[in-house]
Amino acid sequence: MDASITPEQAAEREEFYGRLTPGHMAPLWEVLKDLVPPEPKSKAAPHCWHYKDIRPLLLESGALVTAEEAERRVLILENPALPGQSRATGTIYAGVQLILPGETAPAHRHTPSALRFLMEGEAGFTAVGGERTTMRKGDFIITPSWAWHDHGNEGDGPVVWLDGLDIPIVAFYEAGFGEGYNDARHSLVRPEGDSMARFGSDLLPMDPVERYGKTSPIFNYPYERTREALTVAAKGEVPDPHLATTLRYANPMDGGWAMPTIASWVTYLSAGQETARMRSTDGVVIAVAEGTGQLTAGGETFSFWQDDVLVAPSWAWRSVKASSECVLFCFSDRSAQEKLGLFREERSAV
Ligand code: 1HN
Repeated sequence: MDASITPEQAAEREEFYGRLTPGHMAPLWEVLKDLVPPEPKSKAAPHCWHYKDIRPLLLESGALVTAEEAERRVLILENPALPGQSRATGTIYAGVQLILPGETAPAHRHTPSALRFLMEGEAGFTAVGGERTTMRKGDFIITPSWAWHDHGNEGDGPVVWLDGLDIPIVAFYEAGFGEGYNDARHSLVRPEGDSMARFGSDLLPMDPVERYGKTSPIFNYPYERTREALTVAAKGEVPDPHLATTLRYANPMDGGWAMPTIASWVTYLSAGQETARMRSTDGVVIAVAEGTGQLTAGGETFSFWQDDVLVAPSWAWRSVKASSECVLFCFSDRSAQEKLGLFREERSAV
């Protein structure tokens, strides 16, 4: 408010505000600038979690608690500026999950949607809505809202992945539900590969189908296919100065984002390639599928290696420099923001 008021006027106002409080009212003019800032000022900080730091602690947790007991044995990636809030960005939860050989993360379901990005292990599997899929390094897997899901590991080494959930968004709406199943594993009703055959082969069922509502019916986008697409696409274009070679994960039913609340995409950079600065209203989580380089976000620069996880907050300028050939898996709340008419981005002049 106006700083030019006299001490008497200030005292008079304070006295008035004091009489508003018991009736649960407050003066808007004292908080208007915070409620409607000229541009977003994220409470989240840019950050990088190095996999070399995560991995030993995650494996240590494996000796402390079983997947069964924990229900989900996960180290939450907490944004350094948002401690205790289970958020990686302002609106996205992220964590790193471990399943040891023979373990089961028991079946449950919840209204928050989840994605997995596989970091380590070739013999992990998840069952979603009655279909199993084997999870391999770099695979992008979706657990739609309210779908039963359990995970397991049939190999002889650890299986590790990055979880991303829209928990803060669902919590904002106070719309969260969850429940456990009466058995560790939910029954399978379709053979492995069924969803990919029906929805992920440039073919679609003849009759209309409703499988997961607003979420893509493909629930495993295998890295092998993603990598091949990026390799060919990168050869066939002059890379975009801001996006390099970026392809987004799509819902084959409507061409939109694969998940209604979480947008996901992959970026390929050749060795030495550098992107121009851009910013957007979505805070972005970046998992390094391949390569080494540097992310600059909000004025800080982070060197990254394979399997590191980084965060670029909302409206913070960001750019990437690849030291070696890189593939970056990215996700954010962009798909929700677009539906609400809130998404904006700005790209620096090039
Ligand atoms: C969840 O269900 C999983 O299914 C992982 O693997 C992380 C974090 C919060 C709430 C539910 C999973 C989760 C979660």
